[in-house]
Amino acid sequence: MSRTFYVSTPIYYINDVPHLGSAYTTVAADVLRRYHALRGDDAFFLTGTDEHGLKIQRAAEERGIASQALADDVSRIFEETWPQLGCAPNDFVRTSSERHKRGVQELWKRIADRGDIYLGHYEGLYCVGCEGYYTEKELEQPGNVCPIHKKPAEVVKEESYFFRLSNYGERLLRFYEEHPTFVEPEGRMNEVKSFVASGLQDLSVSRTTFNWGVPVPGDPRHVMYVWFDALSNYWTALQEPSKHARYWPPTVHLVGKDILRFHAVYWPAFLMAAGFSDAELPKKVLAHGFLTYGGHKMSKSLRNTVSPVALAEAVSPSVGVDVVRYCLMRSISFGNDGDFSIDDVLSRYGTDLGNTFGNLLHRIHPFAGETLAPANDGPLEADLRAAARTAARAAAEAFDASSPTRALEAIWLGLMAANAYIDKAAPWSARKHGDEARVAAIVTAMAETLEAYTVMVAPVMPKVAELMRAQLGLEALTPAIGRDAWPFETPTRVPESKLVKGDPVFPRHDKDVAAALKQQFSPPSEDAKPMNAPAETTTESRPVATTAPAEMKAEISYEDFAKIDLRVGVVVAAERIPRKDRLLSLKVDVGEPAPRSIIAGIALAYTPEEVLGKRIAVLCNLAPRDFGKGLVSHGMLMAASHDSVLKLVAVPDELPPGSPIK
Ligand code: ME8
Repeated sequence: MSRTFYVSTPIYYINDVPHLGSAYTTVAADVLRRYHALRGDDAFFLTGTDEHGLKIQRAAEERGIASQALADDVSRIFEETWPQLGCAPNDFVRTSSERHKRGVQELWKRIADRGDIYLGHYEGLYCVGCEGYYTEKELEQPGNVCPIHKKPAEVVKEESYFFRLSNYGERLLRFYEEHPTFVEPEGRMNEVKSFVASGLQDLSVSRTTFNWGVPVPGDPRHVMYVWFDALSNYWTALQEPSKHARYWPPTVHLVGKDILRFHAVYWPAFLMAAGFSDAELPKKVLAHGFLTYGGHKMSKSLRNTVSPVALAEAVSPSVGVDVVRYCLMRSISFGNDGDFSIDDVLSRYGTDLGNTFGNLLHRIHPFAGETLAPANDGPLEADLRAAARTAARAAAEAFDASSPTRALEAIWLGLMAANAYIDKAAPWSARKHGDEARVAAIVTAMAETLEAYTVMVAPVMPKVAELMRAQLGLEALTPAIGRDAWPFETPTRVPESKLVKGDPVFPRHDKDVAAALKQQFSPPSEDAKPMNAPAETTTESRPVATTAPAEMKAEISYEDFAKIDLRVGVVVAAERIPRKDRLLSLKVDVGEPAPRSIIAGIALAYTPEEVLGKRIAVLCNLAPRDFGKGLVSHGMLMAASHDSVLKLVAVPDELPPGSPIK
């Protein structure tokens, strides 16, 4: 039986056009929708635009146009942009649409009829940027400055309807206890709990000083508070009874951390007050971090945005959209902030996508015959397929936990193993020895494994998946409800199918193009450092010896030396760390069930490609070292240096990973 999966993005304000930050959430939602569709789930992805409120009314006034005209123009841009980024929402809600207005008035009436809305007076502080009420304690002093928009909050004093939020504190806390993963990551759940536990005040839910909003039923002097109006979209989009029965309640609301409270406190409270049981409440609110650019949150209000469509086109006219999707999902691990940098995009394009993935196909093409042979595996092929199965399993677990970053990491470990396989299987050498049966076995195993990887990457890079499949002689993927197309049982290629030689999917950028991209997409230099970034210190990299030989250290006993656990390691994954010029993030196989994460200060001496596959000496029992931002090193590579030249200590090829060095 198919499961339903209902994922939403926040509905975006229309005071400007979509940017890479809003694209982040939308792409993440689309990735999850595509993954679930591949698994045979009945997936529903909702997005839309949040068109009412003082912020929009003022933006329209600034431009000298009617609010509705501004809403129509900008909402259309959002609706047209998402497909250009490969996103295919199943529905697009506009809060100025009649269906939404009817729905939100219905929700209001249900709450009012149950007695939880009353008329009163509001006096307090309001940030128009957030469309949110604040207490003095929550604002920066002096001046009651909004911590997000860096502008003073306004004093608001008017008649207002109130929602009896104070009635819902206990039920919310009970709900959180019974549904401990309602908010993720866990730390955010704790923040929400302590906010609720500190006592909830009733919430002003209507305004009289402007009119761009949904009129309050029975009292059109008031328009609804924009967050009451906006949050309801997740419900008003499902007004058709059949749709409601099929998809309600939402499986996961994806939101930026700035709007967590609205989704994790107000929204369930509104639904409770309208008579929804706990089982009918949304299942999860997943709060992600911000995409920063030159260190500042990328945001319409701060006017430091990057157009995702322009970036995609500039990076690659054919697959740029998928490259942007990949970089967004890979570089910003869900929950944390991550900085956008064109260097990171270019490096991932060349390394992860070109060298590690696209190149696999081109490494077997020269050996492909007319048709693919039946599978004829030896031990190396068994390992290749096992690595792909492990990747598929780990990626599925990560996608199920709504973590595309982890899924991609797992898939890329598999792709690294596939590269190592080709190195070891060496079809060129089999050909030299005239062993065509072996060449055919290698090409077939590789083609079948690549097929599985096209499925695994498809949620993130649908276009790339299809291009690669075409070159593998495969049909396009056609997910269907109830049919699980996730690897990995049997390859779907028809016997005797052909590889189709094609152009590289990720052609290299020539130097001029790369330089032009850097120029076009670099933040202004005075902003180039992230806010709160730790100063670059030499503690991040191992010291490099100067010309004078280092002084000999004091003698130690054999017992002291025996405490050191030095082993042979093989680097199975390597990547740069955005904004850490000296560091590489490595996965090193030291003979344990899973490779270790090691952060090494060798990026000035080695590129990720140069260290990949290297056999090196690793100090394994050094206490873990935290470099901040989730970067923890579990070991240290041995390197020697002279005159600023740093070289890793090499180990002979015959020694397997984990061999002790004594
Ligand atoms: O808050 N990094 O709309 P909004 C990551 N209308 N995500 C970002 C981002 C960034 N730099 N900038 C924006 C609103 N986002 C309300 C929502 S929902 C009922 C009403 C994403 O246009 C992120 O998901 O300001 C954030 O929560 C959302 O866009 C806010 O978009």
